[in-house]
Amino acid sequence: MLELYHALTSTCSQKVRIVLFEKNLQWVDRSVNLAANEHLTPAYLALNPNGVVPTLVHDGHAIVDSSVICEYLDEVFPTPSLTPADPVRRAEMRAWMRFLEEVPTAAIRVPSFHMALARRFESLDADGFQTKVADIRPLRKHFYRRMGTEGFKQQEVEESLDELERTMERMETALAKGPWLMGADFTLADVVVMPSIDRLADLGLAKMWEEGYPRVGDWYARLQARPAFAKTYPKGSRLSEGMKIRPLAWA
Ligand SMILES: N[C@@H](CCC(=O)N[C@@H](CS)C(=O)NCC(=O)O)C(=O)O
Repeated sequence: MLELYHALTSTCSQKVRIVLFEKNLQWVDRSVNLAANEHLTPAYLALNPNGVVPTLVHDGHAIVDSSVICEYLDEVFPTPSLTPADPVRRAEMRAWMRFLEEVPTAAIRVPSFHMALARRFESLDADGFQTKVADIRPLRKHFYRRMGTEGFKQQEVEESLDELERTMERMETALAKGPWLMGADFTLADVVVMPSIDRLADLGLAKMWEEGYPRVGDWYARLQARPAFAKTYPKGSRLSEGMKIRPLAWA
């Protein structure tokens, strides 16, 4: 049995959901309410000590970290495969995955929180925010502290957007040999970057590729046409559905 602890709006959960749907796997939906801190309860922390979603439980074994989960699912349920068969190509895909985890996956959190999620904490004063929100998070305490209730400093948001743009630059080059990042086949490399690009659209920042990276726009359109995509993003998966997006004051 496969159980997925996840949240609809969570970019990391979206990666795992698309892999499950691409493979037509049956899974039990264990939705976690992040706003209610359900990911910080002792029961959840026993599954995932990082206090983040997603967590996959397969026949009683907890697997954590979205990219690890994606690779695990691809190994255990290899049809259709989302990994090239050739070891050199597989190494190339893993190099993409590591880059995409280190650069855009980390970067997208900054505009996501700055433009939307930080609003959840607007009513708290600085002390309340630190003790009730930041300090209780095992993995993201300092990220939350840097953000505070007001959002990030302009420089940090701009640096994150720059990292996202550098990602698009690399994607644009790779997609010359598309239609997917690794060429002919849709792979885990496409899966890992998908939520960052979709989140930019959700935040009203699609102009970032519309202005200079047409192949990224075409790739995103192809991705949206995959049957698994619509299943991955049901109603309630976008931040803009549930909260007002705060435009960047300086843009
Ligand atoms: N490296 C982890 C990161 C997971 C992660 O950051 N999840 C976010 C949602 S996308 C989360 O649970 N955040 C909880 C919080 O902000 O307290 C993974 O890829 O699974």
